[in-house]
Amino acid sequence: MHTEERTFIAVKPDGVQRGIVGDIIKRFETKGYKIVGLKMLQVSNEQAEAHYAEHKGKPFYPALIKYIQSGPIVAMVLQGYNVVAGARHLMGATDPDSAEAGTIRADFAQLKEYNVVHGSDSVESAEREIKIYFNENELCNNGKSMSELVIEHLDNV
Ligand code: IDP
Ligand code: MG
Repeated sequence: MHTEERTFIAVKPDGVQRGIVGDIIKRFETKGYKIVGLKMLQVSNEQAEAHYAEHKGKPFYPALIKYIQSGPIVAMVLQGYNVVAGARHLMGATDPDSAEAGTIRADFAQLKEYNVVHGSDSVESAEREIKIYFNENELCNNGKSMSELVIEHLDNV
């Protein structure tokens, strides 16, 4: 009845260094999204350049490549109904000063340069970004989440 999709989310190095990984993951889990992939890693130069290819040539690009490699990230793949747009909604605007209160970036960050979280901006970007960071065998999707089960149940009441 509803279509599920996947998105790529990362707690950026500032979020990891500040010890707010759990707080950030919690926002997505509470919403009901299912974590189907999760790992901490040091981003390579190749991964950073592939991830941010659309920003190459912009003034902030060199700093962005340095930032995403400045320490480990926590990368994850989330699955859920309309998760690409929904996760972006929970994250808030790129600049924490413009982000709505209650969003991750408004609540946990001060500067757009260091905005603690990444999320794919479209289903196509998500598919591309997931491949940069995860092998297919690292994604676990056996069993339904409680949220999926409840939604399926309610659809059939
Ligand atoms: P998004 O992360 O909200 O999708 P994008 O425009 O795709 O925002 O930019 C990617 C990342 O580049 C941002 O999350 C932020 O870390 C950084 N960034 C974007 N615009 C600026 C800027 O004007 N100055 C510095 N860093 C920026
Ligand atoms: Mg973006």
